[in-house]
Amino acid sequence: MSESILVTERTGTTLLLKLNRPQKRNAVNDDLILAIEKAIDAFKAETKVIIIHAEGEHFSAGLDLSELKERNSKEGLEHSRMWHRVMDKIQFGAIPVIAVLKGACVGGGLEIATASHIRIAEESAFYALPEGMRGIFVGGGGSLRIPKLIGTAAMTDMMLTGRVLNADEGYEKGLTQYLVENGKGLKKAMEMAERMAQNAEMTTYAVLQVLPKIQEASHQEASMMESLTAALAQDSPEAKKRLRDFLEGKAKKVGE
Ligand code: 1HE
Repeated sequence: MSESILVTERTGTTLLLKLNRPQKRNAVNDDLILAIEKAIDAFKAETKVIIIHAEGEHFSAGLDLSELKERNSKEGLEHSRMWHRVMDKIQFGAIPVIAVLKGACVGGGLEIATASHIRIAEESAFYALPEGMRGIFVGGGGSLRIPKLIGTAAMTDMMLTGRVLNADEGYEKGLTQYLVENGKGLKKAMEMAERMAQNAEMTTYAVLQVLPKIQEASHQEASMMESLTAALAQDSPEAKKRLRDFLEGKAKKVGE
């Protein structure tokens, strides 16, 4: 069952997770969110980069609203915490995650996108937080992550006024790092994944695990965390080899 709503494919060390409910605009029901978690757990050991993309014209219409209507407060709390667990696994699982966005990327869809590390938008992408319209609130970590990218004022505007950002606006506001022609997002993600897989493991780990913690620490703690991480990273055999290669003219230059 979960196999059909989430298609998993491996190419080399890249794990592709395809949201596959196009007839429901990839609305995320419990089975789908749990299938994402299961796939990340199952392939963790052999995976260097994860790409989340979608079948059909839309990345995701957000939470499957048909499952929402009967939940009481306690069930709602548990449901939101379950989303938090999976979103944290995406963001803090120590594997870089690229999301390829197109069409609707709204509500929970935007929460999945913003838990990812790199967001590539196709020109058709648009972003909204219809929770306001539906009388609910974000529950998948959107209030933690979206303001860090676009600011609290922009998120407040989206939630209170129903404002929809188009792909250009999302890119300009820092919601996505890349903007590509329609149909080109997955190719771009695959190329990027190949390059990212070459990064030193310690550096990837530090970027994904330490960098976010530095943002939340005091200046003094953050400085010490940075120093400790820099010291650990430069002492690894991988770093020593890369530095030697550069000095001997055997490594790529910046931009190559
Ligand atoms: C859905 C959902 C859904 C579509 N849950 N079934 N999210 C929203 O409030 C967004 C609601 N969806 C839309 O505004 C539109 O569907 C779209 C703009 C995304 C796409 O429009 P369109 O014209 O291409 O599709 P459609 O005809 O609206 O939908 C096709 C089918 O998908 C239809 O079902 P059908 O059985 O009548 O064919 C829709 O009912 C169904 N569908 N979106 C359930 N979201 C962790 S907390 C996060 C909180 C949130 O995410 S709140 C935001 C919810």
